[in-house]
Amino acid sequence: AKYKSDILELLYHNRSTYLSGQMIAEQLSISRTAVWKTIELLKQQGFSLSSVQNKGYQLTRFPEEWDQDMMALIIKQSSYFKKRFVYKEVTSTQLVAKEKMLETDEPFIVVSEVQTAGRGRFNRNWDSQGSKGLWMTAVFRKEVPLHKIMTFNLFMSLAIAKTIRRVSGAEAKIKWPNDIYIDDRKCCGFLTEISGDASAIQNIICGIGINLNHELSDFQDELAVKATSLMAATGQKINRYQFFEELLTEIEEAFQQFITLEFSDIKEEYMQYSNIWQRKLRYTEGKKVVEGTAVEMMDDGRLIVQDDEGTLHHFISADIEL
Ligand code: BTX
Repeated sequence: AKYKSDILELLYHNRSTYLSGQMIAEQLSISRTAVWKTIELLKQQGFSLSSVQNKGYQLTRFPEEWDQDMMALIIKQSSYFKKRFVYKEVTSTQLVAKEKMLETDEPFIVVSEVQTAGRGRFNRNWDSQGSKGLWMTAVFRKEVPLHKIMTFNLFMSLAIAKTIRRVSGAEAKIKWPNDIYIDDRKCCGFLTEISGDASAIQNIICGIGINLNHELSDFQDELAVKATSLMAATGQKINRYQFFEELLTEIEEAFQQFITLEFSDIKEEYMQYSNIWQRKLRYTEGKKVVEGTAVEMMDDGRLIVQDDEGTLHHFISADIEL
């Protein structure tokens, strides 16, 4: 186990090619036997390696469950997130994140294989099956003026939708304000909680749930007709580590954009990713229910919906029935 993470790192970064045992041994100044033993250990832990005589080893498959060392080396590449907490099972990564916030001032990531009490907005349930998705919370530490926070979700949703498109090829669409859809089925939901004081926000606690490798039959009850996964939509199994790595890069970049740019700078692109235009839909925000067509987004992230009488309604965050 001593050399596992070093060898894994070499294999991971060279996974498009083969690495010989000799080369690994030399790189790490360890014996060939140590290399061989570690390769055997990796296999026991669920990694698949193809080995070709005279060429060496290539990492071909990853464990079904999140592997601590793999996650560590992916997060190590991040220039923003400094810590990680990876679990087999928690109630909710949001709850764990809030506990961990008391222990560190640095930005960090919480990931869990399973959530027994995954939550959406308004305390709704979030279905979080093991080995099928990515259930994570990213905690950003930064003083942000209160008026700016409304646009955070907009930057994040664009980042998530882009990652989904790039990794899976599926035509991910943003359903304002909190979901990502493929073919009018939900594949991702996220929620943003904040803490700070009356003058500024100090912490942004962003929980993201993405269905990656579910079969449609994994979704029960109401989800059977409403949910999908990247694999269900494309027929291709998703490498969860690659997805996680790409998502991390995207959300870090989105966070920098959120800090330095205005929503108006990304509005056009955001609107192109959005799936609510030119459709008559029902918008619910608290007691306000409007049936109408979305016509425009304000620079502060609010949505304008026009009803049948031609009256315009502004929404900050609404539930939309597709
Ligand atoms: P939301 O309130 O917009 O969505 C919740 C609704 O979505 C549920 O009422 C249900 O209809 C539907 N739903 C539940 N589970 C799934 C699923 N797996 N796929 C598709 N649809 C589903 C959106 O809330 C925010 C969800 C955030 C989830 C992440 S996971 C990591 C972190 N920890 C945690 O407890 N929550 C966040």
